[in-house]
Amino acid sequence: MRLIVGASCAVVLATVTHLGAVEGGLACADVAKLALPHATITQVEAVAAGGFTPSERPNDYRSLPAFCRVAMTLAPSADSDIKVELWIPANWNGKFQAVGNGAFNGSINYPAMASALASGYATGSTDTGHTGGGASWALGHPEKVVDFGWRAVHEMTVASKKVIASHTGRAPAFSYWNGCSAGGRQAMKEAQRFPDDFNGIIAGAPGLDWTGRAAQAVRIAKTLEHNDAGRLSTNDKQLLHRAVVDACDAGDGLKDGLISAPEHCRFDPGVLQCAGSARSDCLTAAQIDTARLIYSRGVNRSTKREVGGLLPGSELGWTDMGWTASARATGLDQFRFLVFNDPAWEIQKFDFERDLARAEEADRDTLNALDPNLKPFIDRGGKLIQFHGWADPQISPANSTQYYWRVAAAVGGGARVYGSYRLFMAPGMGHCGGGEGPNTFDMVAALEQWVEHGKAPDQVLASHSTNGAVDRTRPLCPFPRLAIYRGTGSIDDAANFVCRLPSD
Ligand SMILES: [Ca+2]
Repeated sequence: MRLIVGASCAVVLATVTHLGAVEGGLACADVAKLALPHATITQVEAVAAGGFTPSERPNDYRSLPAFCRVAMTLAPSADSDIKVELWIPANWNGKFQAVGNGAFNGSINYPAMASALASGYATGSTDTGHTGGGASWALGHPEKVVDFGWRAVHEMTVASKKVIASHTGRAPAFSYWNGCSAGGRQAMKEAQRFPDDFNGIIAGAPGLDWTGRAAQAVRIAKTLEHNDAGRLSTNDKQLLHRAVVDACDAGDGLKDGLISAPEHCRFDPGVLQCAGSARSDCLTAAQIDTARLIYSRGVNRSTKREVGGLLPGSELGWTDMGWTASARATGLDQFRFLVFNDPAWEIQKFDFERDLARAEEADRDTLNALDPNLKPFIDRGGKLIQFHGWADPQISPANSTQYYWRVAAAVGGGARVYGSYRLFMAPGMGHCGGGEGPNTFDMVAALEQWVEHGKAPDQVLASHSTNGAVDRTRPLCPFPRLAIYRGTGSIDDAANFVCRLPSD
């Protein structure tokens, strides 16, 4: 199957007859007649090149090629209402790329779909079974929680493959998942629960410890909610960040302004404590307590599993309430609507020791994606690329490293993992992008080389730009390897780095 992809793409290109119709498949309009299990096709439209103009940001889509647009509503349970869109380009590359969502956000991800479509993929996205942000929809709707947790994505994938095959006359040669944040959590759910769905999966900054993250964010917000003295101003965060970088930059072997091994950074914010009254070049005792709390880890006393804190280097992404506003809002809604079923529940009621465990118990592995057994996915030949910014202020990067080690232990060691699952930690990168470190890279291309040509990503080139101009390139390395400077040449040029274990 892998050997024929080049040839099969050529066949597809040659057999496109006219807009939305392909020899051997149904014309786009006729897709409406398809019968699919617990799915209703609600709209089918042959869109001309440049013809997709949604009411929101229509100009973003004017460069899209011609495609067959299919809207479906899926109802795998009596309470399900999962909206899906599937776009199949007339000039199809023979592959399917499904794209993920963010936070609790219930909306079809048009921007990510547009990116995939423009590159030739058939692409699908779901609203995860509800509309809008927040989690109030979950109250009294356990089946919708299951849809959000994992079912919407799986059902979308199964239905999309059938529609693609009907319209084009053949199944996708390769199917990929591409998601970050909540989309990374969805990625992990797919790898864990549905090893047959995708040949390759990209899991960016996965919120796989969904309840642990919620608890950490709420824990810090509780401390800061009525504690103005403990909050950190922008100046305070910059002061702290500079001190952290000064303390830990060189510890990874190269003084380059980036902390590439922040898990080994031993920094105590107490070194910044004002000797006398508060000044702009020091922190108060209350502020130091805040910083220590944000860095702190927690342990679920039921499972004994550690939940990550934010890592040294992430300070510029912190907010007045600790982690990001999205982390706090998602955490609050998690406890209101998915743990305590009480819309009036307030952050001040939160008890970390008790409620961290309670949240995980209430979830029953529905939103959490913590199962380390990737053996079925690996045995089937699946490839998983995970990435995470070390300076992520929204989802702890420790979620990713801890999960990596847990998978290695579960499936029989690092060597076995390395052939199928690689984690790329990005120094100085924020949540799914941004930050001071190299933060732009093409994981789809890396994954395709691995899946389709057997070329494993021994490194992935990343770049950082300022005002549109690239000012640093650097390889991202498969964890726990680091990009090690060869000792000569510019430290801003990836060519002067090699991926290896620091101990080698
Ligand atoms: Ca460094």
